[in-house]
Amino acid sequence: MIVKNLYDDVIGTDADVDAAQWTSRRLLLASDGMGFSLHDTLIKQGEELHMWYKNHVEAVYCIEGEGEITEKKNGKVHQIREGTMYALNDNDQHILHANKGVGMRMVCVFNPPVTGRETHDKDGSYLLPETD
Ligand code: 9YT
Repeated sequence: MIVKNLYDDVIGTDADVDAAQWTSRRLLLASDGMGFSLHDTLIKQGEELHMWYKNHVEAVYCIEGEGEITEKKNGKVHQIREGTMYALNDNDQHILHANKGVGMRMVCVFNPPVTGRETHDKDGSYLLPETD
């Protein structure tokens, strides 16, 4: 069994990755052998992230804050608030916007799992370990 606490075991370690627009606290990584990674991610308030996970599927569950997600292929905009989940089941290109003042706290699951300290490349993607 794997038991970790965000505050005791993740924050301030290598699994705590701070990027310009977000901070990703990675509770499970590839090395944990689960087949997915599990992140507690803070999207900084007012930020707009352009992402395209070409190599991963991702499910995202908002547990705090507010914002919206735009599907690039058709321009559809979905409001996000506490309790909203979105799943990028089609390597969807998207724009995530966190409202000013609050930001968003998201629980994210990636398959295949993120291996460690990945941050986005120019397309808003994570490379697979083989191509890192
Ligand atoms: C929700 C989202 O995709 N945020 C970008 C950071 C990423 N999910 C991560 O590594 O936690």
